[in-house]
Amino acid sequence: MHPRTEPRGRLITLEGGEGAGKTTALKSIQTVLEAAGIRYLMTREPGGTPEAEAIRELLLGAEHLEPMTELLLMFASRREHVKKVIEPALATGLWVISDRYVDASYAYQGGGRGIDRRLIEQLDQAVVGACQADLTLLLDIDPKLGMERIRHRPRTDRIENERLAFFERVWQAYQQQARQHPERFRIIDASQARSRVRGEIETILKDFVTATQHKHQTDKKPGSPDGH
Ligand code: T5A
Repeated sequence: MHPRTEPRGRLITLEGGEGAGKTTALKSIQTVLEAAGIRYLMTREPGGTPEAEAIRELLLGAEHLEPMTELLLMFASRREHVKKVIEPALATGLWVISDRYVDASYAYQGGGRGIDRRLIEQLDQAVVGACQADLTLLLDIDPKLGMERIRHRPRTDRIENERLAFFERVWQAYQQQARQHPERFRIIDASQARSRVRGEIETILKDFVTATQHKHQTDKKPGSPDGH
């Protein structure tokens, strides 16, 4: 008999422009996973380990950073995160929910800052490799409305202080990512009322959980690669 191994966990990422409502969305994701009895951990980027959180402080707190420095720091923090948190968790069967991941670099540093996409692809390959998201929820919001939502914040960080044109390019780059990866992207209209946004996210998550559980059952059947 083969030793029983936990199936690999799933990586779910949450993306969107400023003010898209990620905080509410994260709660909806948690609700579905808890109801399904799935063990998970929540994490974020930039950040997720003490070292990566220190890089986050630098990234968001610095007065000015060269675009290339910003890109490299995003990927430096991501490497720590992938190797020390995400990969080990997935290997033990935990699901991982990350508040932003590599798509944010295509959107903010690629779209927003105008860095060549091919360079980001190379870094993605070297730093993230096969540890790609299984499901990405993109909270889609008109950048103007998103900025309106965060206008009242007492303190904004270096990136939030960018101009509208920057966030319009970020929005376009997210759309491009979604077109390139339709198999894992789900777009949610984040300008709707909170209850609608919550409902859509819960439906998407439930479908994803059901499909994953179905796949585990199929993989376990005798004759299949993981079957006993
Ligand atoms: N970044 C990150 C990069 O440039 N490259 C990268 O590779 C990565 C990983 C930090 C920054 O780093 C950049 C992107 C970011 O600029 P962050 O910590 O995720 O990333 O920063 P924020 O985007 O600022 O995240 P927030 O936690 O602030 O989330 P949201 O989604 O902006 O805001 P949230 O959920 O607080 O909602 C905003 C406001 O809208 C209201 C909320 O109550 C709140 O007041 N709201 C709604 N109002 C009406 N209707 C709804 N449906 C609403 N939903 C929420």
